[in-house]
Amino acid sequence: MSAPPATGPSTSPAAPGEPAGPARRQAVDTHCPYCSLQCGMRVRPGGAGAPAEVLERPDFPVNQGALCGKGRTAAEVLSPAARLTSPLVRGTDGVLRPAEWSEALDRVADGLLRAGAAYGRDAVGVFGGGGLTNEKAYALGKFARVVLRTSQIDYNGRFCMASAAVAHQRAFGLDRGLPFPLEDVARTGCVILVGSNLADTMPPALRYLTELRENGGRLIVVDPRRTRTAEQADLHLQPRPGTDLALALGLLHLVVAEGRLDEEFIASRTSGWQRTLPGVMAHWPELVERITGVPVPQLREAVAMFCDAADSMVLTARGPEQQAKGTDTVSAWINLCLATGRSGRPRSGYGCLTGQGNGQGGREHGQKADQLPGYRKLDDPAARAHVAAVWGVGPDDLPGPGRSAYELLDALGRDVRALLLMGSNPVVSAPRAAHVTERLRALDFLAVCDVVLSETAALADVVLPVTQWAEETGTTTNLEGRVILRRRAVDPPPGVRSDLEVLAELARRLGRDDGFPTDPEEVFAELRRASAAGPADYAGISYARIAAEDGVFWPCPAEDAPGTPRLFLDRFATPDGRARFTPVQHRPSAEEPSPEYPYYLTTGRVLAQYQSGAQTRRVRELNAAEPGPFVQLHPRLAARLGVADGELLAVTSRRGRAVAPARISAAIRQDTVFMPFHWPGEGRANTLTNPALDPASRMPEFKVCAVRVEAEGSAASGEVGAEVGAEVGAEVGDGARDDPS
Ligand SMILES: Nc1nc2c(c(=O)[nH]1)N[C@H]1C(S)=C(S)[C@@H](COP(=O)(O)OP(=O)(O)OC[C@H]3O[C@@H](n4cnc5c(=O)[nH]c(N)nc54)[C@H](O)[C@@H]3O)O[C@H]1N2
Ligand SMILES: Nc1nc2c(c(=O)[nH]1)N[C@H]1C(S)=C(S)[C@@H](COP(=O)(O)OP(=O)(O)OC[C@H]3O[C@@H](n4cnc5c(=O)[nH]c(N)nc54)[C@H](O)[C@@H]3O)O[C@H]1N2
Ligand code: SF4
Ligand SMILES: [Mo]
Repeated sequence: MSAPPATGPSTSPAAPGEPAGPARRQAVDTHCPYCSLQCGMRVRPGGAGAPAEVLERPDFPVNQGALCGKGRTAAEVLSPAARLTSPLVRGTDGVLRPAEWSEALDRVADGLLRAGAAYGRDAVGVFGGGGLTNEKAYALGKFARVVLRTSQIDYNGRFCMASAAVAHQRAFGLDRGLPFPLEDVARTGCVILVGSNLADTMPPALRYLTELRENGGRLIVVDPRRTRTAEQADLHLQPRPGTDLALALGLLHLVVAEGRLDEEFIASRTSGWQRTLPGVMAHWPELVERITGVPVPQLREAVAMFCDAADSMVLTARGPEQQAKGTDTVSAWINLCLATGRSGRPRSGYGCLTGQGNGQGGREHGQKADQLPGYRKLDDPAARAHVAAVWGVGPDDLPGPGRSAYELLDALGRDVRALLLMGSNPVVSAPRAAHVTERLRALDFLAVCDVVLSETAALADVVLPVTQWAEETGTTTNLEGRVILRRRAVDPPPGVRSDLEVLAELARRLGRDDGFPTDPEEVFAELRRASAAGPADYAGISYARIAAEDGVFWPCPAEDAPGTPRLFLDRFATPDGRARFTPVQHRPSAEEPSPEYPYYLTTGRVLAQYQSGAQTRRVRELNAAEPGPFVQLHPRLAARLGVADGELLAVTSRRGRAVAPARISAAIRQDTVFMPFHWPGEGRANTLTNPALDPASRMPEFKVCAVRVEAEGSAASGEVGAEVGAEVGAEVGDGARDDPS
């Protein structure tokens, strides 16, 4: 690939066969706004009122031109008709009305200032998002710590990869989703894919699994549903939701029993095995079958496939991670890799498939409650001193660690009285969403920066309309740890400003005239310095290098140093260089089925919608494909309930009640129902979910709770979407936040 200029709209020629006349501005190489695959694409401005177009970009190695329907249609959300183009402020009549930017920004500054003055700095909260670019995530964290001086900042990534992040740190001393590029997946011998429905959640990545199998490799998928991904597998294990920890322990038990340990690797490159072994031996196959529902012969088959291959990998996604024991669950899968020597060498290892566009970078640069840029720890004196020096403040001026995402949302209107929210839609996506909505309403002041009037923005006192992906330049870090450059390809409509401009303007109003540049490359230059010598070291990465090298893998400590596509080949990032086993034990989910709530509810995604749907529900083609919520259930369960396909079902948990049409399918276990979480309203899955938190990662248990399922009409009366009862299994005490050790 040729090296385009470092900044500004760089262009590439028109697609073959396309006229590149002067009337048409040229297409620009950039990346998709949505998931962590960050597919390369080209965007061509429409000109003369015509919409912008998304074109293929075959030269970007990760997706090689392939795009899913969401990426292909992403330009639709750029159109002024789909989005906000004026700030909105809530009038004394309670109605949001258009306002000038100066008035809106004054109102936000005033709202944040007042709460701080009346109740103290920690009464002002900030909630960010893993879809924000590195530059925005960095600036938001700095704004919270330097301007607001609050400890109360966290972000939606806590709902996403937090458990894998802690498990990574525990075992390897470093957290990067995949420690190897995706291309290695095609070249290993066996992949166990745990709770990932990649065929729907990152479709172009499916080709790596297809290639794996074409190369003679085997694929094992672990999912309570026979998804399109599971259909590709040589072996599909279909456990009860919330039992992956027992499953991993059971497989490792068989590894030990069958003499398949890699004793040499354990001795030379790991620590903690002897402490871990008793927990493994306590999970014998028959017990594991009883807990998981996976028959012993399938366990044996999985172990044979995994160990017979010369190289193998375990990849996890949200299935095993979004559990109140997600961290221990991931540790159990890592233990399996370590005990079999499948780590710290090429074509083998454990990886987590991150989720949001900047799910990786978004958790490295300081919008997480316990963190400073470069994946530094906020409670580490050396880290504080380094970052404070870059920010031009004293180390003691930096606040300490704050609350995790759900705990922060739960504290709204109580300890936290004003909130600035950027890049998330928790009314739809947070667990126990009716309660979270109530907490948002209880705030003295809420400001939301968004592209569209999301369900959360609709509750705000001030809404600030911002520019989006193809209208601005910035970096994201994809699931491989590859830092890539999204380039500005089109002009934003009049009336919107970038998140960086918003932060700069607010900082100025709150007494800080400098330190908040609005040019992304300038912000990135500062981020490089702030991250230098930290675990996620970006010091050597520049926009020019990213363009020239198809992205640069961190850590990259100097401009003349190569990036690091493959981690841990010589040593792990722990003090002694050894990977650490973690002793873990299976435990039940926070809520197990009971006579009153006899079924498991699990939740997740569909191909055509993205997250809270704020963006994709505004795209015609995607809505036609997936117009609304549904409840997937097994034909036998449907028969027992007397419902036909498409008839309304009421699903009730201890948090509330949701109603959506039945989608009957033999692909799901008989004891489990599945709901996608993309919609607000009466079919909102998160009305039902349990905010029980993992003690180490503070990740909520999105993937398991207990529900009652009835044909709507026969169901007990109750206000749809409202909280029922006060009984909530949340564990929201002062537990350890993110500390792995
Ligand atoms: N189309 C689409 N793609 C997306 C997104 C989107 O919203 N829509 N979001 C992006 C983001 S942020 C993320 S985090 C990723 C998520 O990507 P995935 O993790 O692939 O998505 P999910 O559908 O949440 O969960 C995956 C699977 O976990 C299974 N599962 C449920 N409970 C359990 C369990 O207890 N154990 C196991 N082993 N599996 C279980 C579900 O049946 C589901 O098929 O997708 C990214 N890509
Ligand atoms: N039941 C259930 N709930 C879940 C999950 C699950 O599996 N089951 N998964 C969880 C996971 S993994 C995730 S990641 C969360 C995601 O859930 P959310 O945090 O709600 O994510 P999005 O819907 O992507 O929200 C992003 C918002 O930011 C806006 N936006 C986009 N780009 C920008 C930008 O550059 N600047 C600003 N200011 N705004 C922008 C979008 O329009 C949108 O309103 O949901 C979690 N919730
Ligand atoms: S797979 Fe993800 S990054 Fe690629 S086009 Fe689809 S949504 Fe965009
Ligand atoms: Mo996510």
